[in-house]
Order: sequence, then structure tokens, then C-alpha cells
Amino acid sequence: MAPSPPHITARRGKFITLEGAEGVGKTTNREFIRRCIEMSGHTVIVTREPGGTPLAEQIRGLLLERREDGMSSDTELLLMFAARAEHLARVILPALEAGAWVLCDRFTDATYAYQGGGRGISSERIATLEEWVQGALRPDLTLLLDLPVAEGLQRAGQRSAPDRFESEQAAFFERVRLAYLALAQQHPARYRVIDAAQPLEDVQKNIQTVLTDFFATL
Ligand code: Z5A
Repeated sequence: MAPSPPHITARRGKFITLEGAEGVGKTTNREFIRRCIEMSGHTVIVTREPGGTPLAEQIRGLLLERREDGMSSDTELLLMFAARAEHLARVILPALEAGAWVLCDRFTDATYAYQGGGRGISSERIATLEEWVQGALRPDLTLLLDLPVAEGLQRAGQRSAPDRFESEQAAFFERVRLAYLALAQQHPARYRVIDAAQPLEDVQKNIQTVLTDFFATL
């Protein structure tokens, strides 16, 4: 049985998260970031939320599928943290404890942005679950890809049929974006905001600069 809750015994790897609203380019930039970390001499595992384990991926399926009977905001919140508890216990914490770095495409800041900013759940409520599920674990570095909502939706719209989140109105994603920008202001030591409206080459140059600065602090 996996350990729970997550008490970190000897955390040796670094935990990097990638955040942003719809269509900002997280998936596009994941492999680039992986290569930058590997080239700096570290082993890195790349994972995502919701998901990252077979059970958490099943929960992701429940969260993303469009359903006629809807889903209450609290159910959505609790499912996010249920998936996260599984992901932490089986993937993230063992990797960090073994000395690997973890690059995670979305983590709890997405909960503050989507369930908090988007759905209107209070930060205090989310913080209670964060404390319960994660204990003291927080990312060491968070890259926020920021893009005007209309542009993100246009980029994302060129893909397949929209899931339950992607079916939200632009106003929802505006609240999500503002919540992310507020988080970046609240946590300036770990957040780096990247202008994702630039051509991909320039976005990646900025990401590389941020990572080089981060490596220099180690
Ligand atoms: N969610 C939540 O509510 N609460 C939580 O706690 C967590 C998650 C953890 C699934 O997340 C949903 O879960 C998500 C929030 C919710 N729903 N939404 N929205 P996800 O991360 O798996 O899915 P996503 O947000 O839908 O990701 P995404 O839309 O796939 O965005 P992306 O990965 O950032 O975008 P992309 O696929 O890399 O790029 C989009 C397009 O833009 C693509 O065609 C690229 O080629 C293009 N692109 C990328 N960069 C550029 C530049 N620089 N210029 C031009 N075009 C570009």
C-alpha cells in the first residue's frame, strides 16, 4: 500500500510546475523543459494533473467528460485532490525522495485558478485540502505561461471536440487568468511569468533563461 498522507522524509529532487489557462502552450513546451533540465545534469520525470497514475487518469476521465447531469463545484474540487493524493503518493514523492526532479503540467495552483477563480470556491477551502493532501510540499519553481484569453481559446479551438472545461465561456477563463496572475504576485519567489503570446522560439528562449537562473541558485 502507498504511504499516506505525504510526509516527505528526505526530499532531494526539485519540483517544477507548469501552469496557465486554456491553450497557452504547456504541452508544447513540456519536452523543451525536460531537455533543459536533463542537459543541466538532472534526472527528470514529466507528469501531469489531473492524472499521472492509472487511477488518477481514471479520475481525470470523470473530470473532463461532458455530462448532461453536470458536476457540483465541490465534487470537482474533491476529485482534483483525490487524483492529487494518488499522484503524490505513487509518483511525485517517491521521485523527489529518490533525487529525481519532477516536472508537473499543472498542480494545485490550477485548483486555485480553476476551482477558486473560475468556479468561485474560496481560497481558504482550497488551502485546507492543500494542507491535508500535500502537507508542506509546494513547488520549487512555477512557470506561468500567460496569454490573453481570446488568443488561448483560438489556439485551443483548433483541436478536437471540447471537454467539460474547454466548454466554459470566455468569462470563466478570464477569471482563471486573473487568479493565476494574482498567485504570481502572492508568490514572487517561486513564480516566473512567461509571455506566451510571443512566437514559440521566443517563449522557449525566455523559459531557458528562467531555468538557467534557477539552476544557478542550486
Ligand atoms: N484542472 C482544474 O480545473 N483544476 C486542477 O487542479 C487541475 C486541472 C490540475 C485539463 O488540463 C483540465 O483540468 C484543464 C484545467 C483542469 N482544463 N482546461 N482548460 P490540461 O492541462 O490537461 O488541459 P488544457 O488546459 O486543456 O491544456 P491545453 O489546452 O492542452 O493547453 P496547453 O497544453 O497549454 O496548449 P498546447 O496544446 O501546448 O497548445 C495549444 C495550441 O497552440 C497548439 O496548437 C500549439 O501548437 C499552439 N501553440 C503553442 N505555443 C504557441 C506559440 N508560442 N505561438 C503560436 N501557437 C502556439
